[in-house]
Amino acid sequence: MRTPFIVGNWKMNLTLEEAKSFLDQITNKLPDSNQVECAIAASPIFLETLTKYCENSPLKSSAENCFYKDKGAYTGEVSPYALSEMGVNYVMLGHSERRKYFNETNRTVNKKVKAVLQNHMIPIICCDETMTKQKNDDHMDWVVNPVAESLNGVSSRDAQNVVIGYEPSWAIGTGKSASVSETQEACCLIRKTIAELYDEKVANQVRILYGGSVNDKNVQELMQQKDVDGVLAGTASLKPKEFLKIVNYSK
Ligand code: G2H
Repeated sequence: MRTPFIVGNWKMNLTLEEAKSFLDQITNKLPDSNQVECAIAASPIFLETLTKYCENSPLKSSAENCFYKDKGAYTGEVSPYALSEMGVNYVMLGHSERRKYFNETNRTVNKKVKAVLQNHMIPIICCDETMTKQKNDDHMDWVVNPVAESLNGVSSRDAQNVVIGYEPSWAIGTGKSASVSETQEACCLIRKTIAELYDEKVANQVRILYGGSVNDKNVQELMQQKDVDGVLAGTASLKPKEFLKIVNYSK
């Protein structure tokens, strides 16, 4: 059994005071993490605060990105070693906005995946999909390539712990989520890809999340899909009440 996993992705939206207010409103209302695991992905400037809140709560912390080197002359980058030392649990990698605005590729994501695993954190690997590709019906390429290339050289022992996010870019922040059947089809294809790369056991362990305009109205139907183990919520993770509803509807 895979524990449902809900990840709020704040992106670059909140002030420190707003972040603290959000955490004050949710941390003592979350269900037990055996029922549904819940994490917030935040900018590095908030992670020290976030990890402190997590100490007394089932909430987990996630970075939104990191570099693939632990230390060195890389001005402005975020060290996975430092994130781990701070107590961060997850690192989101290859989000569509990282690919679009910062030229992130499957190759760099792969290096980051390895660095995150080496530092005893869990990567949340996001796979993008564009409307054009969807129309051209080359689902296989956009799913198989990002998953295979991001996991290149990762052992099956490590691979079973990673989290994969299916995030069609046309559904991100648009208010138009993918349909439940599209979501199930894509998540199933991602699981089949992992089974081919590794084996059924690993594929059955890996948690696959859907992201793209998730809200408290569409989450239940999405969560009922066989291969959907959780969601990545962006806009809806900025409102504590809506985020709590999403978490509770996913139990
Ligand atoms: C996709 C998602 C969060 P939103 O980026 O990962 O954002 O819910 O605003 O579409």
